[in-house]
Amino acid sequence: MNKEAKHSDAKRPKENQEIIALRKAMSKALEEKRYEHTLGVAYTAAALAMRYGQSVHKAQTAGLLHDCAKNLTNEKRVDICRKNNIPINAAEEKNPFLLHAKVGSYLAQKKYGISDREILDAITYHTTGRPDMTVMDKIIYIADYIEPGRSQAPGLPEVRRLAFTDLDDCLFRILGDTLDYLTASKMEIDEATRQTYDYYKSLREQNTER
Ligand code: DGI
Ligand code: FE
Ligand code: FE
Repeated sequence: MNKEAKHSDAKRPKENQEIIALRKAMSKALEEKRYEHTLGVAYTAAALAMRYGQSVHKAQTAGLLHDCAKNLTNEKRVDICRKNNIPINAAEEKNPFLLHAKVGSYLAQKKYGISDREILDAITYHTTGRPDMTVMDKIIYIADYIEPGRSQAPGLPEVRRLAFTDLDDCLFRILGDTLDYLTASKMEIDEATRQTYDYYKSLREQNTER
């Protein structure tokens, strides 16, 4: 066995144990349906990480934790933000469920011992996205939308295919469909959702001009 193989073999059990521990923690913290969704996101994110040369372990970790604040009450989420100086914007004020992303990232750090910025950011931005997303941000955002348990979104087979063929096309498609859905349902649009869409729209326009 060469050194490289030995090293990765030695590392694997610890990483696997971490994943198993997080899975157990989430099965307790979340309702059954949310837990099933969480597993779907973790496995889909792992597959996308394989496809796009990212850390499979980080993708699984972020996938497992992305909705870890979903079972808290809105009061509790607001309370955690107030006590920890996490800013609440106008859209979050009106739709406190949006806070599950920021609060989830906070809990991932404080309660579940995650310190990796890439993982924490992917959790923070999984609902709205952000301009200039990292590959890990995109993987979690997309995995959340296409995991096998999802069935509502328009054109899912095409969106799922795109996820594995062109990550940015897929991201832009989901951003557009989400804005259409929010507009049609007359829901409050978070600044970050709008800014993310605008950022990727102008990026695409620049690219086609060349
Ligand atoms: O937590 P999940 O349900 O797994 O998924 P999520 O965190 O992506 O949340 C999905 C919901 O969030 C979906 O119904 C669309 C909604 N959403 C995304 N951006 C915005 C938004 N809702 C509002 N009000 N404003 C937004 O900007
Ligand atoms: Fe979520
Ligand atoms: Fe989710």
